[in-house]
Amino acid sequence: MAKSKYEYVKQFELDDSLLPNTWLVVRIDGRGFHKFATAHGFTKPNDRPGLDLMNACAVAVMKDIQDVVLAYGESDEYSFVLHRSSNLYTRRASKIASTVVSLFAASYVFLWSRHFPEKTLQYPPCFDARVVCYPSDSNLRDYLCWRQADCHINNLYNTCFWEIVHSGRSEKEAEDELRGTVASEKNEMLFSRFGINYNAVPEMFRKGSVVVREEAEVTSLSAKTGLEVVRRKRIPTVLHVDIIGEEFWKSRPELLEVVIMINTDHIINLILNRDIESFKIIEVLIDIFVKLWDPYSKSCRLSILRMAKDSYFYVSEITLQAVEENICYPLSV
Ligand SMILES: Nc1nc2c(ncn2[C@@H]2O[C@H](COP(=O)(O)OP(=O)(O)OP(=O)(O)O)[C@@H](O)[C@H]2O)c(=O)[nH]1
Ligand SMILES: [Mg+2]
Repeated sequence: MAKSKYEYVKQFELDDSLLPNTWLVVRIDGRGFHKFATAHGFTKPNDRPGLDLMNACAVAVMKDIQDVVLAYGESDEYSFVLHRSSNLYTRRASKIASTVVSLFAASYVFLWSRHFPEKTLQYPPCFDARVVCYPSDSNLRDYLCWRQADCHINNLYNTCFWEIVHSGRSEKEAEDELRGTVASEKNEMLFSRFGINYNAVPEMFRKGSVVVREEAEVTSLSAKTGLEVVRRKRIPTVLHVDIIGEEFWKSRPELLEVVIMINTDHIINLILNRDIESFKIIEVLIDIFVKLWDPYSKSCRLSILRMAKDSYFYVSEITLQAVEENICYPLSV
């Protein structure tokens, strides 16, 4: 098609591609949610339906955007982690951030009445978004630790603050009383003055919410037979667990699994040249990887994840040592 004389304006668009082979974190945050929470009579410090709505929006985002492997939310914010191998919108920052945040905000409005059947939405909620690259697995984990620690610190403070206020003091008095106190003093204050065992406060408030794809049985009706079929699917599931310690990551090794892409054209050439039967394709792949990875790690473990339709193999390498040394990266041979 002939180009118009106006076409040159495209050159003004800046390239905002994000660094390859890095974890991408899109963090969205409610704009002016202090005012929004007041306008909608949210319970202080934690409004259960409000938080459930945030979680439902995060699930909606994860159902739509498969590249999101994990999401973490607290208060009016949510972080979405895209796998380091993601090539969503060829990793263009503005496209990724704007898609995630608009999907989230639209879901917030769309799902509002389900969570607040008695409350009218007073005005459109708004969220901002940023996207940050994290080069190593430990950087990514530290990022998530930072958000969960923030949740803990804020929740302990806010729980104390509102207990003091509800006991008849002014907000200024509560602020003055809490200034300079450490966590153990706040715990003690809650217990001795207000009869609250902080550990009994719902985990959702203390730990925030993490959404991961968990395997579950899903029942649906077959379009062909009309009969019920049960399938095992990985569906976004909301948990309120510790993500700072090892346990969460140890029990979900697939989260940090490194995905390596190999162009199958190359493999096919190899097969042709070496006259290897096609069913041996997997062996060839492993062969190549053993050669490639030998210099780095003797205990290289490989597993074929899936053969995608776009002529790429996805192979995962799960040697912890290799992951920690950050020598695993998407590779084209
Ligand atoms: N009452 C109530 N307020 C909440 C709840 N969750 C979030 N908020 C409010 O949302 C605020 C979130 O903090 P910020 O993001 O720093 O404040 P903000 O008003 O959204 O300001 P900007 O993000 O800078 O636009 C909290 O300070 C609370 O006032 C909740 O469950 N209950
Ligand atoms: Mg905010």
